[in-house]
Amino acid sequence: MTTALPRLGRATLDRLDPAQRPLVDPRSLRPRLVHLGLGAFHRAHQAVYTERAAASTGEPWGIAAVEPFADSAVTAMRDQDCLYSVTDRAPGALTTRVVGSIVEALALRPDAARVDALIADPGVGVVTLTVTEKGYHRRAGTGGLDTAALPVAEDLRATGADGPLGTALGRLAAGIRTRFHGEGAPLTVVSCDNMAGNGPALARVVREFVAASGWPDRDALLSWIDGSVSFPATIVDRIVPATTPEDRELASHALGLRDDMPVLGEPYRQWVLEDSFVSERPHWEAGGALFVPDVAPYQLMKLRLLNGSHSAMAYLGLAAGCRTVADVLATPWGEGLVRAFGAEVTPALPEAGLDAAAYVDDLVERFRNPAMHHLLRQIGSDGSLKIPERWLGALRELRAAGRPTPVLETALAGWVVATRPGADGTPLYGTTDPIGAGLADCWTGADDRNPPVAALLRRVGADDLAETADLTTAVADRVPAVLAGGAAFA
Ligand code: CS2
Repeated sequence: MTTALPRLGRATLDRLDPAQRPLVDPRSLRPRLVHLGLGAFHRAHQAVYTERAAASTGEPWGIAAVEPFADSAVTAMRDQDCLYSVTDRAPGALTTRVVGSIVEALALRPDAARVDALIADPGVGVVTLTVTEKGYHRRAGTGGLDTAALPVAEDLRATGADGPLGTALGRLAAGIRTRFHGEGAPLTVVSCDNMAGNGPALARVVREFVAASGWPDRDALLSWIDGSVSFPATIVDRIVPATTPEDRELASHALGLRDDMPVLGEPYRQWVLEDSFVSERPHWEAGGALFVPDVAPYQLMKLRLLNGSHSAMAYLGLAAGCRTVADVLATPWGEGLVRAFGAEVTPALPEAGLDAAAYVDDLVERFRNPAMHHLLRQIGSDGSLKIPERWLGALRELRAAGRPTPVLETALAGWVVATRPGADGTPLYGTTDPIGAGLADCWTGADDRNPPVAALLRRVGADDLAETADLTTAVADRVPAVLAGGAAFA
């Protein structure tokens, strides 16, 4: 049992094989970057790039990572001096090493004063975010801040009374305000979530939060943000399934030290950032990051092909009895689904000299990786927020160009099925969704032969598509085949 092993921490680092030690001495770093969202993805992606940047330049870029929800993750990180391991899962070859770039772990509410002080600190140049699509609190269909959403409404009320803030978004806006009242040093805020135009999307909700706040200085703050805070768009990529108890055993065993916070991901990673920083930043290029004037072509290719086919596999795979992405690729139809999805969606990508066919070839190999256990239920969760980003933009553009969209229609039928409550009232395949109850309500008075396609599309803000009868009929017609599980999309 690995629980009997000594704990990973600064004091035990010298027990590790040299190849497993951090690239930097964490004691030489200081918090110069604040990250909101201490999940597995951040630790396997931006933290790895930041460590490489510090190691290659000698600049002391450490990360203060803030967890909005799970205080237990903060405690676990602190218990091991913020050290944790990353395991690269190449087929047949796992390599595990410790990453040293996180220097402070903070909980959003209890550590609010510290988070605020860090965002305001002129020595901090960058705030990055991985808070998932949910963390932006955008109103379905418009992209504006949903000021009526309970956590947002509570935070907006708190701004009038100097009360505690509970959302990452509110905390970010408050930190920016404190910075404005301090030295007013410019700041770059980098959304690393899977949304098209994620930079402008974040800029918009931050501005709308400030505008709707009770802060008396909100107008001055808004004009300072316009001149001194930039929100570059980015695309991040690395497949990092949620860590399981078996993963903890595996990583601890590989290290010979107990690691309760390991992450395990595919070897592949990509980060493309819009080159619009207004403050100092780590030399992420050292880890392979690419700075470009316009990320849109990269963003749409990744969102529509990778995430788009991920979601299609999730719903169709669950209906066919698969558990993981690799399970889907092991069926007779899995590779065909990814390739057909790619071929259908490629005409909806901008002409920018990127090779979509080669990208799809790579995807097939990445998805096939048997060392990865990426649960379809995880990918299929939060569909109401993911599908508009991943499928609906492409669907609209393809339909407007008069192109057939059978694969997207089948994928939508898969999602429709996954929203249906099972006998116990919970979604059929165990996926979760912030508006799950509302999606389930759409099924009242409906059934498999008469599925509520239009009502579901309306719930995710796609009123235009809901009113397109040939689309909703085509999707409804595919539902029975999806429920029959797999053969229909072979
Ligand atoms: C996945 C993503 O869970 C999901 O919805 O599609 O997390 C995906 O693995 C990453 O975006 C890959 O970079």
